[in-house]
Amino acid sequence: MAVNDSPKPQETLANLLTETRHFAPPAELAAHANVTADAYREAADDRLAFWAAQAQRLDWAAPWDRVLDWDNPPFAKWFTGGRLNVAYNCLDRHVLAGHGDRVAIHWEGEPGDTRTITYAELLTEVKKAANALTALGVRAGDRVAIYMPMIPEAAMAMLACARIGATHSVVFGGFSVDALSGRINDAEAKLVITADGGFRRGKANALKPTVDESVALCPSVEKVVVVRRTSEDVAWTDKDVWWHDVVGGASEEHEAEAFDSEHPLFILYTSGTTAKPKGILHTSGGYLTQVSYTHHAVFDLKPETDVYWCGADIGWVTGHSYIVYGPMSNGATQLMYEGTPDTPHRGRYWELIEKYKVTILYTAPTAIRTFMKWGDDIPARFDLSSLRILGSVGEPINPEAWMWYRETIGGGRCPVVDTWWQTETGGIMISPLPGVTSTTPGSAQHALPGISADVVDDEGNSVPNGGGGYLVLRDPWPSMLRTVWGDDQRFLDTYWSKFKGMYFAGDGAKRDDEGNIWLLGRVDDVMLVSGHNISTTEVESALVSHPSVAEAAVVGATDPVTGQAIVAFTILRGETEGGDELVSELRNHVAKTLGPIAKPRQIMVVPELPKTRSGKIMRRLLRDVAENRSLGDVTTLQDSTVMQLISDGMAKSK
Ligand code: 6R9
Repeated sequence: MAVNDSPKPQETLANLLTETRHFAPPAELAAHANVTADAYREAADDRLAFWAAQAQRLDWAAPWDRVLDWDNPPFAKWFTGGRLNVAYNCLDRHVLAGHGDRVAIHWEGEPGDTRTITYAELLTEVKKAANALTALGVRAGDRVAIYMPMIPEAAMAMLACARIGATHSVVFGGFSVDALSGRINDAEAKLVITADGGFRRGKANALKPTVDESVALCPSVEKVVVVRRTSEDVAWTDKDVWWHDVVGGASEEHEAEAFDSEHPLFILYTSGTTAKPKGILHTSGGYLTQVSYTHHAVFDLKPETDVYWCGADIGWVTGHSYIVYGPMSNGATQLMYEGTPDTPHRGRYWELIEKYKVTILYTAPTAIRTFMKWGDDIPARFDLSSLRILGSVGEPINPEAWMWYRETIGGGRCPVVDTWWQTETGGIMISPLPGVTSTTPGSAQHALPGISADVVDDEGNSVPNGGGGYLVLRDPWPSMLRTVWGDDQRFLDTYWSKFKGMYFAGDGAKRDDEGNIWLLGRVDDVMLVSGHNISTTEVESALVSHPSVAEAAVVGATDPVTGQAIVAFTILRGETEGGDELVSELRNHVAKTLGPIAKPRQIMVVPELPKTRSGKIMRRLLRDVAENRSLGDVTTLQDSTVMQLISDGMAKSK
């Protein structure tokens, strides 16, 4: 039978997930919160007036005529007629307001080298880079590919593009030649900005060789700008120029030109599961409005006193919206870290928080579960008392990991904000507000003010509390994707054809008895076992709730009896030993927690799970292993050796 023939998550999810713990916002935080419950009321009264008020957070060179042009749905235009410069809003205006001496970036390299960059200094660098790009022939509307390690020049390159109206396309540093050249060709990028390499896991990790091979396959590329970071030898072609030559020698004078509110700001490719990556297009005024507002609201940022740290890579949308555009439009002081959390030791994150007195941390469930696996004694060695808000993004966060984050990292005093959104949504859509929401472990809770999220059944009808179905967005929002680059039809087919007049996010969701939203993973991953739809998230959460399990990934493998059967891959906590006894205990634990239908047919203990660079588990590859197929596309995998380890283990266990 066909796998996941027609996923109908609503049939079985209602009886699962029984989390009832609540945590009220700390009184002190609530008393001084940037955003109060009034915002929900204001937005409900008049959604467009609400967004127009948020757009006033920005400096506009010319006012808009219309807040929203939805005359040709689903092609939205926000703040039409308005003109602004995105980089000016992230830099110049803070310097003009007298905040030039405020630190924009505390940067820490993996080997321990550091840089402190104020807003005034960042502005100067971006002006010089803008002049350099212009001198290299880049004009407004041209596309520029950025393939960089986590160094300040990555943010400078993005802002320099924004400043001159060039559309950037950032590709994760470390993606393969296939992935990079495919993205450069799809966007027909004229210029590539890269580095000799970066430091990861204690070593110099070269980037330039991948760029050289890719550029040879990309006729549109005229020049390659190379930042020197590792100082390792690099091959040189006649297209290459050094950043320190072209930017170092450029003028510090640069007037930012205002562009149309709908001017393309960036393209970012989503890896997708099987098909060709989609170039998600974001534009200027609406995008910046929403990322600025949501960063202010969800993280309660106080630019004078907070030290904000988002651990994402710049190549993920989280790096775009919540390292560069959101925080910088708000004048935040932030930490930027080049390397991995286990280099040179597993306490590196906590050491950085202690050193820079980080107040707001934004990271992914995959990182949190890894920290749990490493053991509580590691964070216990550091002073984490500066923290006041903890954010999560990228995957559903299991209640167990949520509680660990709150207690072990947040000392029981910091609200956890679980933020649901996508590359396509541009900014956060569903999240608690830290000064308003009483939080429940594992739930992203409510749509933010001005956002209309819903959970619907197969026919597109809202499900009642207690029901499950598909997550949709009913009304356009300012930072929504405008199309798929060069492919309007694919934009329509992927997001707007499943339900009439609604954006289909591709995620399963449930609404609990209090109306809170629970995200249940991609609908493509829903398993169909003996006619019951079971979400991967729920079985994974049940496994992680067992004290021996740090992380779990679950897939549906074809089964002659049940159609699909649940196969689980688990990573154990700390020093726990695997073995038949533990496996049978885990199978029973799931059956007890969720019901016998959810009992895994097989549980494998593995050392690692296959993940993307943004930390999402690639269940598709695990399905290939569970069904003995050869592996599909692995170009977006963070560590390609992981699959070999898992396949070997699977063969042995048969
Ligand atoms: C920001 C980002 C989008 C997909 C999304 C969903 C999953 C992200 C989540 C979450 C549950 C959360 N996702 N945040 N699921 N709870 N808080 O991750 O963008 O890389 O495009 O991925 O990630 O499945 O549809 P992107």
